[in-house]
Amino acid sequence: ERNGAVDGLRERIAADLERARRRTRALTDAVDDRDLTRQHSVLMSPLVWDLAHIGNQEELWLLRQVGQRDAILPETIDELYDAFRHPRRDRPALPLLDPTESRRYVGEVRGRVLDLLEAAALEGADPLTRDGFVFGMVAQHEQQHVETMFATHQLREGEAVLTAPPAPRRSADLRAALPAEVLVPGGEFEMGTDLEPWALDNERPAHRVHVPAFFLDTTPVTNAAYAEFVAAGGYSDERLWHPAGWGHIRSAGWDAPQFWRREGSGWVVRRFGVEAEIVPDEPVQHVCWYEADAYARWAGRRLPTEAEWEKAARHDPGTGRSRRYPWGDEDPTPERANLGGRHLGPAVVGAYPDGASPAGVHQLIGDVWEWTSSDFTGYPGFRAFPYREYSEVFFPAPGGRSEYKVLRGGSWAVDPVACRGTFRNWDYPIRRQIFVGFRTARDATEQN
Ligand code: AVJ
Ligand code: FE
Repeated sequence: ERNGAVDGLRERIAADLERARRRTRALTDAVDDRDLTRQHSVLMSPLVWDLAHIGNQEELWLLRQVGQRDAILPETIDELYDAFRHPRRDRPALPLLDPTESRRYVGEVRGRVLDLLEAAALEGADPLTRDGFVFGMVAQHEQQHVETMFATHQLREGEAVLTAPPAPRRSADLRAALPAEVLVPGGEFEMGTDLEPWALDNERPAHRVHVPAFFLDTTPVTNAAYAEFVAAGGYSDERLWHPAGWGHIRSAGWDAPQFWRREGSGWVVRRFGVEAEIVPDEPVQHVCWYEADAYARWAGRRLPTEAEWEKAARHDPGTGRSRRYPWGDEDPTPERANLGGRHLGPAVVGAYPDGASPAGVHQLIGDVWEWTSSDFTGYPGFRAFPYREYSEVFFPAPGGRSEYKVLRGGSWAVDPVACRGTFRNWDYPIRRQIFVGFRTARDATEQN
């Protein structure tokens, strides 16, 4: 006799895998074979690498590890799709599967995975398969590469090939009614999770953190606000910049967010091959950590720490509990957050009142990833699971300095399966091809 809860879990896994694959197909079928195999930026893989890498990770974890099956193709391909063996800039020169072979391979893997899913034990003691964890990990992995492929498309020159309905707008009145910042009172909260079944290793374990009172921007920093910083000479005032950031913007010649171009007295932005005037009320996108840090200093503020961000996003002052999302424990919906690549960009600030936190912080989930001031490290009691290369190899060596800053909240391109109040992303502080913006904070002087 079958167990209804486990059948429901199998259906959910199959739906999450299928939703990821629809996105993968849309992004890889949108361009011709030449575009699939060429490199659009040295920062990115050819799309055909992402495609077969998605299938290869799925085969390694689900078919070979869980299912104990033999390799579908000669095992020499594993090495080609091992991200640690070949940096992105070298991938176009590898003897990769061609587009036809790649599509056949990922389709073959998926067919066998769906067979395996029917029979897999999802309730046992093994933490790899319990609650379907490793299936969820593979769905999240594919969706993370979907976001990476969106970034590749954004960097691609040439005709637009992706289209989507524009993100929702709100009336200016409603936006103007939002306070600029919200007070988060001081005190402890529970950071990270032991409960979220598909949380990745770096989100664990749950632990209590004391966060002094602080003020946080109600919404992400907008294009209009960022353009003021640019117009005020922010990019030529060395005092605003972290020394490494100053050196970087000078040598790279950056004087505005990536994809912005001056036109007359204003700015146009190129998005997926289409140029348009910047929308003043949209969150700014494509700024690196150093740019976010300099803006905050110019504004007399600072970036929030990762703990501050998570407390604002999860702490329920009514119960003292940490919740899954700013709005509560229920899954994201299109009314609560701009996720899943439904639109090809962020929505204006104030567009998701149903997604606000109890204190009234908006758009913490979706729209743009948000830079935090924090380095990427393991929580107290961290244990790598199920592989060191997901998170642990990116932590600083003991006594060493971190190379990565933490990003929170998820962008419009992120699928809900890979987005929650505990989810942690990270990147180098000079990177800005990802769908990233920020909001600012300041200390509150209140006693706590
Ligand atoms: C967590 C987004 C930094 O894309 O490099 C994909 C996710 N890990 N394949 C990345 C990931 C392995 C990772 N980030
Ligand atoms: Fe990967």
